[in-house]
Amino acid sequence: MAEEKKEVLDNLRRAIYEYNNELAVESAKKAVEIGIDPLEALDIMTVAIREIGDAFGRGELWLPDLVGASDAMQSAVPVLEEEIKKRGENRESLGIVVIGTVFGDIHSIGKTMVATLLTAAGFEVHDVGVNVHAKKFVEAIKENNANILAMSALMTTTCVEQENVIKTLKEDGIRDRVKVMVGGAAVTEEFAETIGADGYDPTAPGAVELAKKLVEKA
Ligand code: B12
Repeated sequence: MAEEKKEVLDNLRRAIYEYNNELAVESAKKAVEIGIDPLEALDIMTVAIREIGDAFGRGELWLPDLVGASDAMQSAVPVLEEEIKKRGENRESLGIVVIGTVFGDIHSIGKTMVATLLTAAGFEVHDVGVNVHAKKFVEAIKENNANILAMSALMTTTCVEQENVIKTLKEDGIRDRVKVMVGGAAVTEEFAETIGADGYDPTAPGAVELAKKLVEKA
């Protein structure tokens, strides 16, 4: 079993490095089949894709490499997300979350992971997608009567948009109705405080714990 698990996790990692969608899906299915914690499987791929991103940042890889790695990851993620949701079925509703990636930013993988884990933990989650305008966040909060807004931003150029959304919530008079949590690779604890968010976490499981705390405090 330990050998098999190691092989499956190695294959998941390899699938990201080799931009191999088929291997990614096959290995994700195998992971579920042999009972590997889907979070552990997601972690392995997250580390790999960040390494690809770092190499891109250093100019050693190119945009098609990012696209290839992210395609492979996005092929496998739904298989693992289905398992995460299954494991979390029948939980009572903890709160209503609107989640999205901010305007100017199309990175979706981390945001979707957070949405999945929140759903599995028992939150009602409304995922408004990527490249989301401040006004659209406001509409979604009102429409769904949400008590948490979760925003993702992956780039230094787009994390400032999180501040703009908070400003828009204030202008619309609904800032007090929602707890705002922020995350994504470009965001730090310090930045979150500066822009007046209610919480930040660097991981998806941490985002769930944060959401629970924020709801308790409300
Ligand atoms: C995959 C990827 C892409 C894919 C995205 C595909 C998709 N559908 O998402 C593609 C190829 C499309 C892409 C495009 C671009 N990318 Co890109 N991309 C990445 C890469 C390699 C990985 C991102 C990722 O999915 N990580 C895995 C997930 C699981 O991690 P995560 O998103 O951080 O989420 C975790 C936590 O942050 C947290 N979290 C996430 N959201 C939230 C929300 C809340 C509320 C909380 C609490 C927590 C939380 O939980 C998650 C799980 O642990 C990163 C490198 C990196 N280090 O992040 C570059 C990176 C983000 N990209 C970068 C760039 C520059 C671009 C492009 C501009 C490239 C170009 N020249 O066109 C475009 C941008 C287009 C746009 N307008 O958005 C830069 C940004 C640099 C910067 N500092 O601003 C990075 C850092 C690469 C680099 N080193 O240069 N990219």
